[in-house]
Amino acid sequence: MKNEFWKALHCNVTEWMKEAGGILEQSFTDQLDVQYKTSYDDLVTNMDKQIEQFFIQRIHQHYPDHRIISEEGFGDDVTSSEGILWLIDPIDGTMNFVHQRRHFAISVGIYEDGVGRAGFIYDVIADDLYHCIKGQGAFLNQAKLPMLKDVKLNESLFSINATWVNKNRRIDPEIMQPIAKSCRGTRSYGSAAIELAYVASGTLDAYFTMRLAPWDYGAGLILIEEVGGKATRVDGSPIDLLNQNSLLVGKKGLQEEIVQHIKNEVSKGKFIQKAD
Ligand code: 2AM
Ligand code: CA
Ligand code: CA
Ligand code: CA
Repeated sequence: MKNEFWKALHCNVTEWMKEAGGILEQSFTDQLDVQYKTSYDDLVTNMDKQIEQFFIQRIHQHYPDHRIISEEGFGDDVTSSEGILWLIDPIDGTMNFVHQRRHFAISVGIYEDGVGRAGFIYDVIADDLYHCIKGQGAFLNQAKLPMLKDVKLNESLFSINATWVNKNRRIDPEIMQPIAKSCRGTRSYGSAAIELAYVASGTLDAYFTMRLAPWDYGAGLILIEEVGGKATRVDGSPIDLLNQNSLLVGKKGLQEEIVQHIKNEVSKGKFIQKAD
């Protein structure tokens, strides 16, 4: 697709993100319908569904031949990354949305034949829109984000959920403990999209997780690539756009150093779950 196409699409999506954000803010005055999905800590609300349908309706109207993968299941049954594919998370950080009424985001990533073309992450309450068209730089609202500069581990702010340094079934907690100890500090925000946007903007230096779905990382990967960051699975292998993956993103040298550490630990016999 031509540059003009992506510019017009960028304009449309920016408008939709802002409108959807407004709907989410408005919804705080209404009674929220909260349901469990797979367990007590896996929540979905009426607003997750409403916002997903909001986007799907507009995409169908403007781009009837595009396909959509989205968390709450109103999208398409997609088995290949051919053509134009939208990866949509209507609310990333639903638990934050329910408990904190902040620190949640709308995430929209658009790929063409498997290549990231445009990414949008909207931190609604901060009113921070992280956005890019591939090859034209990434932005936080109007401000162009600088290319990422490398940083040493002991001067880095590293984002990891406490799950992964405690007993869990996906990774030996001893693998990441030394990283968590030797970086300058750790953070955990409860929204993967915001954490990915923070890596793109340099607010965080790296982010680690053992399981994310395409709608969680779709937009973030495009933004991070645009500012020269690196993203792989935690063992250094490439991310498969259509499936769940572990994810390690960050400033290039730092990301590579942590991948090497993980590989070393695995070669010494510590366990890590293979790709989902
Ligand atoms: P969600 O709010 O869209 O569900 C919380 O640590 C982060 O992990 C959020 O980005 C959240 O997205 C995501 N998440 C929550 N439950 C998950 C699950 N079962 N699998 C993968 N990601 C999940
Ligand atoms: Ca969810
Ligand atoms: Ca999510
Ligand atoms: Ca979600």
